[in-house]
Amino acid sequence: QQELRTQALGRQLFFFAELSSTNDLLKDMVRQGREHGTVVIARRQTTGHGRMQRAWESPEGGLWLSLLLKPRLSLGDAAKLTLSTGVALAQTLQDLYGLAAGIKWPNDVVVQGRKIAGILGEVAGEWTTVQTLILGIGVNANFSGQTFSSKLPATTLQDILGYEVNLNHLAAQLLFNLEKEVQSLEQGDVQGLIQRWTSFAVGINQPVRIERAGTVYAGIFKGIREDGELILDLEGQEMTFSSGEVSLRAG
Ligand code: BTX
Repeated sequence: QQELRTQALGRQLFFFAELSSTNDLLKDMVRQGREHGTVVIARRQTTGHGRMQRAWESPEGGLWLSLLLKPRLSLGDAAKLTLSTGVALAQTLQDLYGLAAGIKWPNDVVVQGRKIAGILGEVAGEWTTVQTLILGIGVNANFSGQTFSSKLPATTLQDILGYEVNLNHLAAQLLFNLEKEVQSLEQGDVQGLIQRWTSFAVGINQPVRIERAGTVYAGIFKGIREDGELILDLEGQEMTFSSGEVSLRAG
């Protein structure tokens, strides 16, 4: 906590040796009226979640962190915070370790083509007056990817750097970068966010295949719209796709 350089993010910080999922605990804590910026970190998770009921492997040595946000944003803009988180994560891996981290749409953070971090944004409670958002962030840090129970196209900081990183530095820099992103979105700079996201995006202007409801669309990945939808150029005709409905492959 001494390392924090943020105004709000991480100023309330709860640390556990083991949890089922930091997101689940923080969702429970929302009911106790926790404030904007509250962070929960666990050394390991027994049942970490990915998106769409997928499991997230969370052995000791990773950074497993959840953050409570009550941003001053419209509903539509609050949904962009997962994009902001991807940018903050990729920026942090670049700042601290000089890594060429990329973002694979919608929000996998990859290094050398392998997933090194994941983001799970969840809505907690009411989206009416105060919107409360839980951002779950997992970074594969100080363990070897060989310890994954399944063979994943994943990697870890240890595998890439060959040394153990300081998890406190990592968390502090991540929260610092993310706070800047949240503030810039609150100031209405959606364009800046899209630009920064695009600068990290993997595969821009390259051929991709997208599968939606059994149909495969092959085209050029042009970028994302302000609402986060992917833009695909099919021989001059643009189509957009939302992250929930499709899977994306290099093509
Ligand atoms: P996702 O749905 O994009 O990724 C889940 C998929 O990624 C899994 O189905 C599996 O194939 C693969 N996978 C599982 N574990 C790992 C891992 N450690 N590294 C790389 N690939 C993996 C991404 O979901 C969102 C992950 C968020 C995790 C954080 S950790 C703190 C917080 N608490 C919690 O329960 N979830 C979040």
